[in-house]
Amino acid sequence: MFNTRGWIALGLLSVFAIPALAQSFRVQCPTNTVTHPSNLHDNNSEPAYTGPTTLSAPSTTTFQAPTANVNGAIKCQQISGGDGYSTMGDGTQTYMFSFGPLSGITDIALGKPGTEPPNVFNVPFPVSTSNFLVPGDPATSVGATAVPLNSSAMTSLAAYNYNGAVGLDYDVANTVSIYDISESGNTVTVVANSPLDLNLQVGASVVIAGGTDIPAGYKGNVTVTAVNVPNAIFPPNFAFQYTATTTGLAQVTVTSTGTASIAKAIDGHVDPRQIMDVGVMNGNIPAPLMAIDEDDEFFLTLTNVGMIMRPDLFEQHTVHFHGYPNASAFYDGVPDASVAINIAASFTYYYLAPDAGTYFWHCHITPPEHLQMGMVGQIYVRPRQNRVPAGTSLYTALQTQQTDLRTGCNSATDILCSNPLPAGGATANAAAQVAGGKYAYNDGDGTTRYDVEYPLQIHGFDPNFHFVGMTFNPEGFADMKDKYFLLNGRSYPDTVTPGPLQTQSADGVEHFSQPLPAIINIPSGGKALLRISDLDVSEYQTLASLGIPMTVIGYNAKLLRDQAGNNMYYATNSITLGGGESLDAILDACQVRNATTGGCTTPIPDGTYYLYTPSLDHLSNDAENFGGLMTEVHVCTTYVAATKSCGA
Ligand SMILES: [Cu+2]
Repeated sequence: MFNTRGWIALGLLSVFAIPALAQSFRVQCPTNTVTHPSNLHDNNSEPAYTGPTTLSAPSTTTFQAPTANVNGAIKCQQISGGDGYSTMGDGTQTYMFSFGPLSGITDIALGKPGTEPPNVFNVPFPVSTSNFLVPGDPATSVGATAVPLNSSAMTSLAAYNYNGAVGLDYDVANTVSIYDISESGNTVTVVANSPLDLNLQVGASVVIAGGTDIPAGYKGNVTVTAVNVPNAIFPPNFAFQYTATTTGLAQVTVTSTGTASIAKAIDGHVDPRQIMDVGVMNGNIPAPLMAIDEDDEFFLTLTNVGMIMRPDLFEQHTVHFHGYPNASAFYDGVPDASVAINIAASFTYYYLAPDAGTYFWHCHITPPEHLQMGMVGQIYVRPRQNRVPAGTSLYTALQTQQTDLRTGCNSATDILCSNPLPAGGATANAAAQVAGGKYAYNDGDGTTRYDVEYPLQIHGFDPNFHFVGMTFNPEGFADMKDKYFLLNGRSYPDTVTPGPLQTQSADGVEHFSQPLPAIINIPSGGKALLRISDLDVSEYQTLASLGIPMTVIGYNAKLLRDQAGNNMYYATNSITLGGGESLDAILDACQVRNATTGGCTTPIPDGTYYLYTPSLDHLSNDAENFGGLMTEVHVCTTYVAATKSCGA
């Protein structure tokens, strides 16, 4: 009996004795993909929308590739998963499990989305002896003279100006010895003695060198034309090809001196020290804001830096885009159906932007716990209609979208049709694109146009749950009761504090903790789009507008329009949302509009108005009989577009 047991134990040990794969941090942000080939469009900017992407003819042997008129571009973002602190409206510091920005750090601190195109994301921090990222950055360095960035007297966030991927660093240069080099026509095949760098790519620069046994025609600085080349000697990952200027070069086998030197390159490698310095204790509430354009490909890297205050936990994190039509469960972040990210690992999620609208995202590990602790934020998708060239009829542009398989909408046959043409045809819908016009949806009639947009995320925090989360598990889920009511992570009066809020964390360093103010500044007579998502895990939340009419135009990332094309928008002075719901509303600071031009003839007077909850027990900050879910709406003729402020 004893022997049998011993044998079983050994057997189990051997079953589980699979070599542990080392975790590693990485980022990923390609400039060229199958869907967005860089030879057809520079993926750092959005092309105009003139019609569906042209694809190659259907084939039984290969996928359909874009051949012209590519829509959308590539966007990238990196976030940390870990912990951090925030400051509540009564001054209490609250511990969080949370996401923080690891790219677009200046934009995030300025209250903007941290989503960047490849030419901004793929830029390493300009490290020098006097210029390096320190814990808490950018909060630590802004205003300090010890760590200058791009300026010897950096005092403002705008001057900090670093939005690349934190940690991104050059892969080391490396040299491999050549086993065999041969030529066929002008094509040279190099077979090395060892596997080549996994990241060696077509287009990379390689220096071929060697002694007298290597003919001169092979040598010099060459450009890789193929990698993973099947050959008779070694596996394909030992070989690459390039084009030589001379032909007829003799094959050299078993060279004693030949080498191929691969230059250092930006290929997604990172310096973990920079990531830990910036990412640890850097959690934000709300989690980093994300924004993409319809048709974009979005590469989102989650880097799990661990929770310093809870060394007993080895908590995984994921990203789940809530309510977002996602083609593959693999990138859906539900741990049961997908992967979850361990501490010390990175994972790049991939999304193809779906229909325009306001969505939100959260960690899907023990969702009630990680959401209540703070791991939740917003993502919104801007519509194609923003990219329609000026002067084009919006109705015609939406008709053009009907020829796209994804957005084609035949109300007679498709009851899930999400965005029908507006009723009345082209005659009744004469709106044309104006230069720089911005819309919430592809409306085809211009009715969702706005002047300024504000993401508004509603949260609730239970300080007792957070305190237990900082000290020991398990938290009492059944006792969860909100005592702080937050708009963009802040309760009144912090909601109307401009700029990022910072909190000193357990590492003794100030970190930007609540970067997103909730002040709504509207130019006189203008329209503000409120992208409202309720991320509260325990209660319904109501917001009321005093003095400025509110029109609800979208609900759960869908335009409010019936299948016959009638707009189902409604005017209201309050909205109520449950956790997990989102809604788009327009605040119109105009009393009378010209029926033909839509211009404002009688604006609402300049002044301060309020957006607040009429659930009066939510107008409080824990024991403080003051504060809560409330912010100010400022209408002003002195509006400054660059800073979205009411100016001096
Ligand atoms: Cu989590």
